[in-house]
Amino acid sequence: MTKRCRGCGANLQTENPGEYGYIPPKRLGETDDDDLVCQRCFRIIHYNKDELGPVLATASSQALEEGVAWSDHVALVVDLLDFDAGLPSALLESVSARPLLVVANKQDLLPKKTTAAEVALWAKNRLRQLGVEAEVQVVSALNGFGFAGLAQWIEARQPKLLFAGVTNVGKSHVLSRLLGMRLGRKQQYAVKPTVSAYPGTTVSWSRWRLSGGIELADSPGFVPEGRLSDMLCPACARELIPSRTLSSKLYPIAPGQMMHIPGRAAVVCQDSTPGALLIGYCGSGVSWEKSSERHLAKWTREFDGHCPIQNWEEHTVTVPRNCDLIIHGLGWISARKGEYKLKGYLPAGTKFSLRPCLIGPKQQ
Ligand SMILES: Nc1nc2c(ncn2[C@@H]2O[C@H](COP(=O)(O)OP(=O)(O)OP(=O)(O)O)[C@@H](O)[C@H]2O)c(=O)[nH]1
Ligand SMILES: [Mg+2]
Ligand SMILES: [Zn+2]
Ligand SMILES: [Zn+2]
Repeated sequence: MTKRCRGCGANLQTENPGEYGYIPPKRLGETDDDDLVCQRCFRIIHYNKDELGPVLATASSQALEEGVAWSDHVALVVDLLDFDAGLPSALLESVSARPLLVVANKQDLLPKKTTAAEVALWAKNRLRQLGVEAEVQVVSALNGFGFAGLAQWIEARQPKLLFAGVTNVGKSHVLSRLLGMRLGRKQQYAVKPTVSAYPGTTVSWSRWRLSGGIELADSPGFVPEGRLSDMLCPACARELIPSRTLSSKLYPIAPGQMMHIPGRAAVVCQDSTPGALLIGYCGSGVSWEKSSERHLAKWTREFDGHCPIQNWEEHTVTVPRNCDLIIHGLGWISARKGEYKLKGYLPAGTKFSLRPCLIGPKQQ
């Protein structure tokens, strides 16, 4: 049987260091099968460097299909900070054959005053709006929040559970923390799934046996369309992805004024309820800024930073009071105390949508 890397699931090989799964021949003989990791995983873990880049969409779709066929339940991991981008219809279709648990991850990034019960309810409603009926567990793989509940859910079902989801939502991190809890297994696994800030880390699906009939499997991320962070180089993408804190900026934006993240997105106010406000949310590597419509070109087409965007698209959108305009792979803008009619400028192909606000007042 082919041996697999415990970190990323790639089939191990000793011929080509430029391909996934390469392992120096002498390592293959001297390590227990459960502890084998490929050279790429080794370098991601120890030097935070991914020399081979993300898994291809075709390979990840195929591995997902195989994983779903093996499983009897699916845990769909979604990043709470990029929720809608985590639910592409093709992915939902692939996992729909199995009972679904939605694991809403990265709870640690939300403001403390936003309670988990509130978030779980919000997530359930949002899923229903998107046509998904599922149980929801709100968790943080970073600090362990919600894992007692998640472990209980697993122990009650003794499932063959596949962790699925789009790239970089924290599937491997969630699984790694669960493996640390052991769930009845006597000995901990020494090597855990590889976690990294780069999307496309996990290459194939791989299984982990725990006690009773429980088996957990990691899978490569589904590559979604329309996520702004995927259009940039890894360094620029990392600036957009919230990792330690979520940045929020509140501005009273009036007609003729705009809010923007330099070189990435801008919204110009066309009309608004007097006294209304906009709050922009994003990762802390970038920030929403206020400016005048006069400077639109400077902050979009003429931006001279790294990874300038060549093709921009213009959209008109009305954001009702207490709703969020979400820009996939970037963040969102929330309208407070009134409604906003906005002109949005986004890199061509970036998806956006409206939803009831995640943080703050829950009724319109
Ligand atoms: N703040 C925070 N970051 C997290 C959490 N879970 C995962 N991350 C970070 O998110 C990034 C992606 O985590 P992974 O576990 O590698 O994500 P994945 O879904 O397995 O990604 P692929 O294998 O690329 O599809 C890493 O930088 C993690 O440290 C969390 O609960 N909170
Ligand atoms: Mg992974
Ligand atoms: Zn590996
Ligand atoms: Zn760049």
